[in-house]
Amino acid sequence: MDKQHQETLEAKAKQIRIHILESIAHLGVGHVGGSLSIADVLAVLYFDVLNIDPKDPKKPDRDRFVLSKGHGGPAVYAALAMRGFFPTDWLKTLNAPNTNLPSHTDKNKTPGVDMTTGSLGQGFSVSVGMAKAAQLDKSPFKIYSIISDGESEEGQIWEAAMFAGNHKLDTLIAFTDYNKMQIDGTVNDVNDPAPLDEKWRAFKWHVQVVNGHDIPAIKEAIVQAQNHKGAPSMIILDTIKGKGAFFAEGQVGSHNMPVTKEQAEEAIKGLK
Ligand SMILES: Cc1ncc(C[n+]2csc(CCOP(=O)(O)OP(=O)(O)O)c2C)c(N)n1
Ligand SMILES: [Mg+2]
Repeated sequence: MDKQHQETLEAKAKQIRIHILESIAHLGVGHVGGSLSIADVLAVLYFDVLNIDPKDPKKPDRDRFVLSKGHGGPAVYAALAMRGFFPTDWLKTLNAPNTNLPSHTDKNKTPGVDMTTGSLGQGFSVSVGMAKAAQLDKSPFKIYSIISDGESEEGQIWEAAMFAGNHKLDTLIAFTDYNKMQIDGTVNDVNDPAPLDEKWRAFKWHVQVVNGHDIPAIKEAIVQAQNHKGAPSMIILDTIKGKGAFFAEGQVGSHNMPVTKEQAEEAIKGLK
């Protein structure tokens, strides 16, 4: 990736973080930690990888994107607004009554959202179903799906993983936001899913582990995944919960936390 493109994508990730902080501060509370940890992968997906069209959000051959960890909605809304799927003003309505942007992603409410998620494990199963349908139909698009480390404790993840590996669903490219934390503890305290890479390999997946805040590394891993035939791909993103915001970074308590406008402003000033 050339320097200029890298800087463009890094600026997009920063803008996604700004929108996350502003929209959550406007509401006063929200899923800060797990939204900030996926800002970089979303910048790569939405501004480099996904074949999607804001003028035709349901075009049949679009790439599919499923945020299986549906509580990261604020991060996806930021990316969708920046791509022109809806006015940026909507971000101020995050989780307000009658909003089109509920805290968890909802395909019936938000243009550009392909699946309703929030019940952990389900979005990933649907991603696998989409990939099976695409295989049967010989569809040209790919299916991208983000799960979390807390979500990796769900039994449903592993049934879907086994099916995808056995059926060689190589148009499915999944990510794990491995920020090592869930709602009220670290993942290794609650129910340690490690070693994640070995588990996914055992389920017949092509597995890569990358720094989830290194934009060129994320892009390179996606290209490798796109070119790998005969197995679905898992890209394990080594991330930091709350990445970028001084009051949330590395904090277990950042899963769903109160945020004041002053905190958000100060954090935005500190973003790189
Ligand atoms: C099936 C199901 N069980 C429980 C929950 C409640 N829940 C919401 S988020 C979460 C885990 C949070 O861990 P993780 O997704 O790693 O959080 P993040 O690091 O993204 O903030 C749980 C158990 C849920 N949404 N769905
Ligand atoms: Mg987590």
